[in-house]
Amino acid sequence: MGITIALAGNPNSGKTTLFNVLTGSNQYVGNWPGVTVEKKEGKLKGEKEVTITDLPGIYSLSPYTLEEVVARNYLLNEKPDAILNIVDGTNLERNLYLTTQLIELGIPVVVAVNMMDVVEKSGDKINTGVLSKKLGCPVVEISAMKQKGIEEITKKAIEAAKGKTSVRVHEFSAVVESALTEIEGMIEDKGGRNDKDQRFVAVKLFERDDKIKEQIAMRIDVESIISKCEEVLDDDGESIITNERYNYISSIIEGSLVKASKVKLTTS
Ligand code: BGO
Repeated sequence: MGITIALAGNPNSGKTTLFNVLTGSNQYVGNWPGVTVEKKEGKLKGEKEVTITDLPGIYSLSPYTLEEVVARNYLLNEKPDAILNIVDGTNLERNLYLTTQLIELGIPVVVAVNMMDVVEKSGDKINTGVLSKKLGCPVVEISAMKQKGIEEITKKAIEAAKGKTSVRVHEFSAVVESALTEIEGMIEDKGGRNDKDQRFVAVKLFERDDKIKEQIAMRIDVESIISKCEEVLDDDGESIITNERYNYISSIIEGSLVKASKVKLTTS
């Protein structure tokens, strides 16, 4: 059986450039089912059994834009073997917001930090070792435009697709974690999900994401769990998750990105 790898990233992260480098002229263009959003697929150059699916450019896996819905329906329903997440290295903090959500899907993720030619010119330093450790998945520096790091990211993505890579999911605060555990328990009681996306589903239920409720087709009422948590943290469910996600990303950035301005300050 062939391998499927989904290419996911923010708009302008260099996704199209990377897709073209990876697939060359082995591309076919269609539409995502039921919508007029363009769907591009292609065979990895020199690896006919590997299909790359280019997902629409998105900032999040919320259900607020057509692109987000298309991308997450594909990831939840089709289950590619791996996700190749391209992030813009010049805009790491914003791009990692999507990364943290992709990791929750339970599909192996590898991160390609793109635009490294620009990052290097600016003098900023990204410590990919620390980034990888903190994110809990492989991270490779690339420049899609200059075709650098392509071999390594391809190798890592195929390894991940073959199940040779472990991905660790980050933890929210204790209060939220206990609510998520309770929600996952309720999903289990209804027969559970056959897929590893149970945590993603629990987080979305906590955010009161109605589209996910339709998707899982289970009658579960998590309202009392969410409101208990909202009372403790004095915020609404969706904001609680967003804020904790941003705090987590800040802690990742703190250890893995050194801005050129900081370097100058400490050496002068
Ligand atoms: C233009 N390095 C650099 N420096 N630029 C890159 C890299 C890289 O590694 N990768 C991509 N780009 P898309 P999405 C452009 O088109 O692939 C550039 O939305 C221009 N165009 O060339 O389209 C890439 O699919 C005129 O830039 O991203 C593109 O994710 C002037 O990043 C842009 C300057 O890449 C977005 C840039 C007519």
